[in-house]
Amino acid sequence: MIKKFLEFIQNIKKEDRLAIIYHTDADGVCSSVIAAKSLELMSIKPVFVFTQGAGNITITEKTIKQLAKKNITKIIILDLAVDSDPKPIKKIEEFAEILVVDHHIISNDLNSKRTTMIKSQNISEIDPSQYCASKLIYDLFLQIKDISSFNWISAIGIIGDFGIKTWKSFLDSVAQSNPEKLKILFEAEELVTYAHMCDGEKGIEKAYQALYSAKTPSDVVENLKEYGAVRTEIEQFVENSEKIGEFREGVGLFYCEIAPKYNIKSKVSNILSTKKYAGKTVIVVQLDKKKATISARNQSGKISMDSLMRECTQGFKEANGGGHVPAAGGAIRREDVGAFKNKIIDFFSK
Ligand SMILES: [Mn+2]
Repeated sequence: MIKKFLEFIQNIKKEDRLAIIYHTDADGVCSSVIAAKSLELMSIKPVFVFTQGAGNITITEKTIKQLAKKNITKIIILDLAVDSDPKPIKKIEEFAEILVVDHHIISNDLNSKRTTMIKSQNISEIDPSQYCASKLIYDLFLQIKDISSFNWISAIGIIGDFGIKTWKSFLDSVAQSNPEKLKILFEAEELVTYAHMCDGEKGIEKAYQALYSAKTPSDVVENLKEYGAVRTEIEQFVENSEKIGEFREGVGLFYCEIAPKYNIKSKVSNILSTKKYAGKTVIVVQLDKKKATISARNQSGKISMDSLMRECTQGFKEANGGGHVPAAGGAIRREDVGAFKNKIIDFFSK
């Protein structure tokens, strides 16, 4: 597998037009920065680096058109489970060669004459959800060049993909066991994630530039400091949760409605459900212009947030809800918020 990676990289010629596609999150953007900077050391410069936007984990029709229009001949795809839909990959193979580096569950083997697919489960026993793309691509490029000066970018991706337990000693070495340096890595990850939360694709592209031009994690914090306002808003809601919401002790339910400036409901519910209301159910309803979007959390695993959200959004117009056992989400019309709240209370009184 590693040999196939080396082959792909060594076969990139001067006349090739290279594109990099990455997942719209911290791990995705960090892995693409590591790839682009490593290639730069080999005098290879991609002509097109982009993300398809959140929610697109396979290659879209629009992407195929863009790649063809730009006469792309080689493509590196990072942190995307593109193997869950092989059809677009086959279409791209007609005009380009593809390298996929990813750590999501394998659903199809894309390896062919034109495509190389490397998943962390192919090269390691480590839990693939932990062996994130930014660590994987870092380890792969290390086989070719000494890119150890990019280790901190890999560390930010690891933090973003919740891999800190598995890579504790790696993070310690990056931060030279200095808690202050470690703190800056976490701060950089936070701002990358907030950039995405506030400005979507544009934000993550800004984060790409910030990471690419940075020499140290502090530079990233400096480059993205405008997103610090998001953190302030999150902290305000978390600190004042008792005032803005209500906690029903008997059933262990915290419920609140917020109208924030930024899209922060998931982050607020994550913090509340792991700290202040650990083991309890947390429902954060975010009042947007026309809709209300909802984030439901219960980290104990005892009450399914998927069932709760499915049941409580049922019967409303233009509504949807569902997700996983510990975390789910949904959306309803603003005028239905009152009725939705009653349904939630009924759910717990059964
Ligand atoms: Mn990832």
